[in-house]
Amino acid sequence: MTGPVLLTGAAGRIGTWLRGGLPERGWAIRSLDIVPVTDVRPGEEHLVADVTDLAAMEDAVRDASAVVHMGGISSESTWAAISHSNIEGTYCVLEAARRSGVPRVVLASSNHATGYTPRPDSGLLTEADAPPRPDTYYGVAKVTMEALGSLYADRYGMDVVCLRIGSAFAEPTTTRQLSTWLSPADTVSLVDAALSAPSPGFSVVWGVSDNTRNWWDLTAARALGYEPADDAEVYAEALIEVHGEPDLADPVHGRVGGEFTTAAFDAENFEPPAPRADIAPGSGAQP
Ligand code: 15L
Repeated sequence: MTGPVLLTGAAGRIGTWLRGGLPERGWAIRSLDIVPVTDVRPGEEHLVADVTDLAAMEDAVRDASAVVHMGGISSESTWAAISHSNIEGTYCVLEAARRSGVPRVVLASSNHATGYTPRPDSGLLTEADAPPRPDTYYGVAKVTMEALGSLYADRYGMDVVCLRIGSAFAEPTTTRQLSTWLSPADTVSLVDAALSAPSPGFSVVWGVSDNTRNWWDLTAARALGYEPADDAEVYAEALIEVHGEPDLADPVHGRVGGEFTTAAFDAENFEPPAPRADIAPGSGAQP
């Protein structure tokens, strides 16, 4: 197929990098987001739609050669919000692609799909050694994303590449990110590889830069054709001066999901408090 690549989450941080970088690598982009993209590029198609609207997604994927799904909530939130935007949204993207015969979908999974996985004592952690072990509702949605991708690949023969993205930011801002950073340029390279690899079938790969302190095995990503160019180590001296050397016994550095595995991400910090049955609304009683 020769149609454009439908890019969801196009107005977001990663979407904006991809809208800049993928056309330079020969990909025509059809952008989609729930909010308008304000700086539409020459030649870029542009749609405003909700990824959880299956009919709208069917229209959006028509004639596309592939979908890159970056849409959804990008961190922890309430169960209601995550299950709607991130689980229902991923289902709609895959189902719309299937109905329209789009052969390939690239999904923004996350390290948080396996966040409670401990750092190995030695060597690099492969994807096979990091099965689903979510650290948050957000991570549960990424596990579900990978499961839906597996289903659509096995049942319908679609190519589905899940990118377990590390920390995709302009530059690393914490000492954990000296290991987990995925630079903007490497994000473009990784998605380009996921779109270009011949017949990847169902694939789950880590998404990090060529960081000196990386501990996630990039063999599978490189097999797709990914060639990372950046290394967070250039930021190490400045970050360590402020935050100190990483303590590997600290869960932030000793587990894949870092901070997301700590009490700061317990549900009560995200969910509204449940109404108490013993206090009548409007009674003025204090809990
Ligand atoms: C992610 O998946 C999130 O989208 C991002 O906000 C960061 O938390 C990142 O992971 C990370 O682990 O640093």
